[in-house]
Amino acid sequence: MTTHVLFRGPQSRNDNWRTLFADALPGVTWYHWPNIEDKSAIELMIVWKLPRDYQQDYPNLKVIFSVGAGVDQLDLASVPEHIQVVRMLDPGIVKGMSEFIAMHVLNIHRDTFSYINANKTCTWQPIPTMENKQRRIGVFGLGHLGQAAAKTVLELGFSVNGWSRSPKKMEQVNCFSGEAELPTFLAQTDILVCLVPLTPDTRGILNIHTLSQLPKGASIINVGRGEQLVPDDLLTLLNQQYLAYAVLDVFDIEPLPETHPLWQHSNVVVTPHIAAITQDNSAGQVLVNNVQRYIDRQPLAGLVDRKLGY
Ligand code: NDP
Ligand code: OXD
Repeated sequence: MTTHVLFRGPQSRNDNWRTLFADALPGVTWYHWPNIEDKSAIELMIVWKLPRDYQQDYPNLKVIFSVGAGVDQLDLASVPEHIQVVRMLDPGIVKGMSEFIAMHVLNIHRDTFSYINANKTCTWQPIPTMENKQRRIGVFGLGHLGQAAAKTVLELGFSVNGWSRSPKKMEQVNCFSGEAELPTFLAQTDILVCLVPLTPDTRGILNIHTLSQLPKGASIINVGRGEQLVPDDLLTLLNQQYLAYAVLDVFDIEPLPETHPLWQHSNVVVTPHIAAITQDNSAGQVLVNNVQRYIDRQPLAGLVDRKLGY
């Protein structure tokens, strides 16, 4: 019996994954949206965003695999409970994210952005440096990506704090959890790295109340989701010189509109949602392994807890 898989995404990725699946799982029939002979045969869907009317069009859909680590773009609340939702646990995403965070922690720590601004006025002004271990990196979300990022900045010699919903233990990381411990975590964080998923609890969580609990002179790196940050609150704290820098990779509206003040702010670095991109080869292998698990009726890796929303 064949398993029918539908992929919705770019042609180049389709060609890559179709070949990978044909070699590894010849029993799978692969379709590239929107070219599908019999929609009722589709059991598995690999997508970033769901096609409109998918519930009526694909009545035998059993699993939705997200091509990204996040699943908020799938509008989980509208996905029926009997359909399993799986996030992407790609080692390529983990590597890309850890690199992006290490790069910007170092940029902030070594004042790269201040020197870029000083270049504009030909200002030769050395800024005193501090030891890495004196700089406290706060990883907001100690999950798959947060734990890897925490290890990477630890290896660079920084002090690391972490915050998560449930309690965690990580060697050399001061772990905090839950709302009650949030103020203590924030008060000890010089560079805040946001890596929580977007859920009703984390929407708007980076606001004037939380950001002003960071020490004066702190910076933020937001790689979670744009909707977690209140941009006006960030701009207020940057303009008051309470916060130093913000590196923002994700936005409420993407692409960030040209007229948005974040583009113009000299202490903000905007990147176009590229902190960690799904890597075709490693992610393709993750999908092959998971589809094999589905065929073998084994639990899927990266299954989303529908109550928690991530
Ligand atoms: P995980 O699900 O593995 O980890 C999420 C972490 O956030 C967990 O530690 C979890 O706590 C914590 N968390 C969730 N809700 C809360 C809450 N209300 N309060 C405190 N902590 C909370 O996710 P990943 O690490 O794989 O990915 C994180 C996010 O990164 C993605 O959802 C996506 O939005 C973003 N991302 C961005 C990319 C980019 O290019 N910018 C690329 C890839 C991902 P607990 O451990 O207790 O469950
Ligand atoms: C992801 C992303 O979730 O790219 O993987 O943001």
